[in-house]
Order: sequence, then structure tokens, then C-alpha cells
Amino acid sequence: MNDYTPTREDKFSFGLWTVGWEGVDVFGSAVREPLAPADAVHKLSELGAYGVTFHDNDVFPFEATAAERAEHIAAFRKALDATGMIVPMATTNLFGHPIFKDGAFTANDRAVRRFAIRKVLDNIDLAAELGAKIYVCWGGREGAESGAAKDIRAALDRMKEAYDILGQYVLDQGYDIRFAVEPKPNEPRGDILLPTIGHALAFINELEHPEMVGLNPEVGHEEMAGVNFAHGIAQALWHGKLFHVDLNGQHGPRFDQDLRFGAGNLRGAFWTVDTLENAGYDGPRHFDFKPPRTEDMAGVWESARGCMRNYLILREKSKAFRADPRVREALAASKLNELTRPTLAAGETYTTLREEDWGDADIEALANRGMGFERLDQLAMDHLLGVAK
Ligand code: GLT
Ligand code: MN
Ligand code: MN
Repeated sequence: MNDYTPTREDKFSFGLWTVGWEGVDVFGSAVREPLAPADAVHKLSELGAYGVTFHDNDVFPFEATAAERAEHIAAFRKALDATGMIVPMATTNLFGHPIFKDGAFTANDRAVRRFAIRKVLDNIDLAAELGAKIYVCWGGREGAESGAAKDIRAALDRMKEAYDILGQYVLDQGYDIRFAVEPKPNEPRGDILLPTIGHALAFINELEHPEMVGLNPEVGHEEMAGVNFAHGIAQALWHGKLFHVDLNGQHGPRFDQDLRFGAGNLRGAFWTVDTLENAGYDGPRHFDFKPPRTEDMAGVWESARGCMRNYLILREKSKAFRADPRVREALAASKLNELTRPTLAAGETYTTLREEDWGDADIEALANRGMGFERLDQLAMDHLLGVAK
């Protein structure tokens, strides 16, 4: 029997800031001791992950001197070498320090913008050194709480300027790195720029090197906006833009819960895994969650283990669902096969459509035909609940 033990082939990765979260929130102070990056690497490797991801300041403090920075990086690197864990993605902390209170790439203050881009340039060098192929940009502080505080069109000009500079830098250095924008509708800012997958996709088209920039959508962030995550990543894949993914759990539109993957909207998680596994995604399965403040370190590791276990369970369920002959038959009855056929046959044009002879009876027959989606969805539900026999 499958005991859902992850292996490196599953490509599970975790941010250092996830298991390392000390539990500081807006209402309370730390509940857990700091976790050394090297310890996180060792433990995650033991649990079956293949990679870790980091912000610059997860590895060394904001105020570190060059010598201290090098020392912290060396300890991190030693743990990577000892375990064989890789760094598939890196990112920059452009939100924690007070200097970023009004944003980084889109701060009204030009000096802050210059400092922010430089901070990213420095960390891109480290990302390249550690072999990261994806560089995430989460603009949590890029936004506003009130109407006149931000000129959105000017801010988008500055956002584009930042991505263009960074893209040029990566090209000039010859780094094998692509960028991934992580959308979020709000929190910490009242309203954040590039709030959803759709906004970010449109923005990318305006860049100097759109081919270098894709997306890192997060389950909870899209669900905070009330939209369907599986649909969102399917569209990102359709555009060739799903460069990376942040998996976690969320109970609908409310504050960013960052629950372990599978908690919260479980049916959404099922369709998320089904989409990732069947629609051509082969990147890391990256967990970006926050082990609740109620947990001690044993609970933290339990929660990390749970993320991977739930993914593997859902992957198995999705496979069984797709292989079930009743599902195949139900899919055909629901005309899914027909949706993949172009509406016009080869050589046909709109004129062909106008020449078609439509009788009242044809229209009525189509209008009266049920789609069978309830049967199909109940089969999915039976698989999810483990009663499909
Ligand atoms: C922060 C945020 C995440 C982002 C991280 C990358 S940092 O924890 O909540 O969604 O992915 O900057
Ligand atoms: Mn989140
Ligand atoms: Mn995230």
C-alpha cells in the first residue's frame, strides 16, 4: 500500500520562511525560536523534499556586514552540499524593513526604488551562484491604502522599469534565470498592484523581455480574490507562463491564511493537483505555508509533512479518477472530447455557419439536452472521499 512517503522525484520544495516562521503576527509576538537555515535544510531533506527556496534575509540579516553575509551563506551552502538539496528558486525580501513601507519597485520615493533594485541585483548573483533557475518577485508592499496615495499608471511604469532593468542584468550576466511574478490582492497593503494572475499576465506583455517573465501563483492569494485557482493556473499554463507555484490552503476570501496544502478548500486542492499533474507542469511543487502559531517545532514538521502527504494523496486520487472507466464515459457524455475539436472544420469559414440549415427541432433538442456534469462531479467527489468502487 502507498504510504505517501515523498521522494526527490516528486520535486517538493519549501521556503526557508515557512518552517522558519516564528509566529510573529499583527496581534502577537514570536511563539517559536529562530530556526537556522542549515537545520531547516537538513530536516526538510529528511522529510523527502528536494529543494529549499529563500529570501536574501532568510539567510543573512538585513544589516549583515559583507563578512557576516559570507559566513551565513557558507553555513547554508554547507547544508545544501551535505544533503544534496537544491535551490530551485530564490527571491528578495522587499517588504520587511521599514524602508519598504510604501513599496519597493513602486515606492513614491525614488531613492527607495533605487535601493530596492540594487538589493535584488545583489541577491540575483547569489541565486545564480546557488543554481536557482527561477527568481520570484512578490510585491506585497507595492500598493496603497487610499486613493490619491499612489498614481497607479506611474507606478506600473516604475514596475516595468524595474523588471526591464533586472531582465537586462540577467541577460548581460548570462544567468540561466527567469522571473516569476507572484500576484496577491491585498495584505499587507490595502490594495496590492498586480492583484491576480490575470492582471500579472497582462502586465508581463508590456515588458522589454516578456519571455523572461512568468508567474508564481499562490493558492490562497487567488482564493482571497474569490477566483478559482485551478482555472487560474490552467490559463497560466495555456499562456506558457506557469514558471513556479506556491501551494497552500485557504478558507475563501478572508485574510491570507497560508494553511498547509490540502487544508481549507480541499476540493480546490484536488483540482489544483489534477491540473498540475495533467496539464504539462513539470516545475517544483513549492509549499508556501505558515505552520500555525499553536504549534511547537514537532507541529511545524508535522505540518510540512502534511503538505507533501496531501499532495501525494490527491495525486493518487486524480490518477484514479482519470483512469476510472465510468469517469471516461461520463466525460464523453458531458462532451469534453468535443470541446477539444475546433468549432470550424478545415476549410470552413463563417459563411459555412450561415449556410447551415437550422430547424426549430434541432435547436430544441440541443436546448433540452442535459450536460451530465452532476454525475461527473459526484464521481470526482466519490474518488476524493475514497468511496469510488
Ligand atoms: C511572503 C509571502 C509569500 C511570498 C514570499 C515570497 S514571502 O511570505 O506571504 O506569499 O511567496 O516573497
Ligand atoms: Mn500567502
Ligand atoms: Mn507565496
